[in-house]
Amino acid sequence: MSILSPEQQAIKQAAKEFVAKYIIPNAVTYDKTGEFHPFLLEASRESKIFAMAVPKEYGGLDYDALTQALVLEEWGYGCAGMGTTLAASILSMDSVMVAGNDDQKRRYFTPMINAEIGAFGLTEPGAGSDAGAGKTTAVKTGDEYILNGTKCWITNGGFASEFVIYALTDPAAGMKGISAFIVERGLPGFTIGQADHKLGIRSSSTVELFLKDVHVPAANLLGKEGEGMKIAMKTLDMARPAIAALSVGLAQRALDECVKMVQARFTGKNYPGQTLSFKLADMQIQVDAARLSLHNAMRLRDAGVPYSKESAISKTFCSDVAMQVTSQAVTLMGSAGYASELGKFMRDSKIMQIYEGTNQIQRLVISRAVLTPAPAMAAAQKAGK
Ligand code: COS
Repeated sequence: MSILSPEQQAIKQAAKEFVAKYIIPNAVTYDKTGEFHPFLLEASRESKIFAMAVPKEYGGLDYDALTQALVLEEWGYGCAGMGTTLAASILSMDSVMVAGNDDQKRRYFTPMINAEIGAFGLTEPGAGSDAGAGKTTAVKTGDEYILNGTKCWITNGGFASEFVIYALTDPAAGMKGISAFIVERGLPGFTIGQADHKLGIRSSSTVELFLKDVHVPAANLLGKEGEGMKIAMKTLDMARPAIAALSVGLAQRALDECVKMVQARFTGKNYPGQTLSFKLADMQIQVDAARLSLHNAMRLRDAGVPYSKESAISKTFCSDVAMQVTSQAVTLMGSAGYASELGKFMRDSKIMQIYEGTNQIQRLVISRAVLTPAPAMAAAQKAGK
């Protein structure tokens, strides 16, 4: 188990209490209806938890990466769908953190402190794993850019007040022609599609976005033209461990609920034998190892050293563990498990292996790091490559 400071323990405990009060009692209902959860944003406003990734100079809580992961684990423990809302908002903020200037940070982060949410618009119908293949364009005219294109699978899109949208300012340059923009909800020509119906994380909002001649002030360009792909990659390095954290929470919850069911079913002479109890032990081994891989990535990030590989490892390992542990929990409880909340945990786990870069893409990132000598990789990352 990772050693936490007293402050981290207090923040974790507060998150646990918040989740027990607001998330756990509502998770099953919202999973059934597939509705989004504005009530939770309302409840979060007071705790300012959506501000945990915002630096103090912009009025935020400025938690370090490890502490943010502790909170996200608790949200994942309560409901991975609701946790996804928080994680996706931080994902969009990360792009502004990576490349925003002072004014952009102030404008983007201020609503987040009041529990408004953001969305990250990179994926397109023809550009998912191949993130550099997007077709959305941004043409500069005077002091504006005019954006045209379609984004898909955009988490929080239905309810976000602000978006980070990636678009080609120089289509001929391919991925070196991608740029990143802050786009506010409600601009003429910016429309939101129907909510997608999903296997899991059903209370989170996932939509298509349509941009038709959307005029965006040039002041909303993040960094410089052509820096979009690098901004996106750095953003995803920062954000992928959030999925690892949700996964750890999800896996721990499935294990805890499974243990309760085992204890209720097997009493006295029927107490589970080693066949079953050793499986529970294996599940706890997996969850603990996953948590440590997450904390390792977060400690590296907090230390300011390169952590792309460890970010990808934590995302892959933790989400694979969530899938295995939740599925095992259902298997152990049989029909009772299949008909219980364990089934929700299993459904919620699948997306953890898919979004914010599939685990196949993570393996690409990890294998490149493994095959590249460490000093060369560190130098490349230090140079912003
Ligand atoms: N930090 C900074 N820059 C990075 C980087 C990182 N972690 N990873 C890559 N880059 C840079 C590269 O250095 C390269 O720039 P130069 O050509 O100037 O050197 C540029 O970004 C493109 O990277 P690369 O050449 O590796 O591109 P590829 O197309 O080969 O691979 C992958 C890019 C597959 C890794 C990328 O498309 C990806 O992450 N895909 C998944 C997208 C995703 O996660 N989507 C989820 C959206 S949110 S639900």
